[in-house]
Amino acid sequence: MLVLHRDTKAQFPSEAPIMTAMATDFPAFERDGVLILDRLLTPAQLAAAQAGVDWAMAHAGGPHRWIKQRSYEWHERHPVFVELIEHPAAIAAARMLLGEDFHLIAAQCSRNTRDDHYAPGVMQFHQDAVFFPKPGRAPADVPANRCGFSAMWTLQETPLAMGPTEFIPGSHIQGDRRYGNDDFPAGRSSDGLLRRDVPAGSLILFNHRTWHRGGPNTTEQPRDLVTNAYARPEVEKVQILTPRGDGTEAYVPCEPVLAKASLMLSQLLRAR
Ligand SMILES: O=C(O)CCC(=O)C(=O)O
Repeated sequence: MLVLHRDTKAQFPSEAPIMTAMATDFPAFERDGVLILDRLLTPAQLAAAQAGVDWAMAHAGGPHRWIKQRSYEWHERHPVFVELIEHPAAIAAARMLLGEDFHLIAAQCSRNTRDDHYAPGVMQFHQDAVFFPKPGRAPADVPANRCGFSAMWTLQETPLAMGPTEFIPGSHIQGDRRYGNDDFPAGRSSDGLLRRDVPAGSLILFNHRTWHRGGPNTTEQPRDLVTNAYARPEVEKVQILTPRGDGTEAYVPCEPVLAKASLMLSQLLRAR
């Protein structure tokens, strides 16, 4: 049963302190294009999320082995995925970066193992251009770096040996400047690179314009992430599309979730 949803904005007892904390941290997120909030999940949320990702890797369908999309569709069995989508820290960041009108454009979990990085391409520095507004759709009066961001949850202690995501702080405000792996040699910490251990249950917020890369996981343990992406209305839904029989994909609102959803979740999930 979906029990978390209520029709008010205040869904979590901890929302007010998190809003206050985010107001303090937000200038750093604006400046750097990345913000790591350590150990935000409760032990119960963390355990539920770990169990949810284990389940998804074994049972959820889809074209990818180690990436499973539309996590909110598993709400009956694993309501934690909806809880993370609506987490007050992610929502607070969305309000401050994007304004009041934003929606969910991706909701996935991924597993990165030593032998199989789930998406090898992302080990090269990149921006998440797939989440940029399509040509001609960018809002004229909004800076390009205020259109979308991802909220990525780490589900295990993630030492450098597990290849936590590395970021170039400030690179989201440098226009067309491009970065490659030659700018920061792999496996080393350098000035200008955010590369650090990330504790279990942490939230990594990063602007879709911030250059970043995944590191290699050199350990025996999988590196699991839950990643939800939020964007202004000009950005279309991307990685939560359902394949149709004719080879195309479409966004299909998840009616069982929407039937019980809070106002915020309805805003996030309704078709645009
Ligand atoms: O940490 C990783 O493996 C890469 C994450 C990434 O590049 C992304 O989510 O866009």
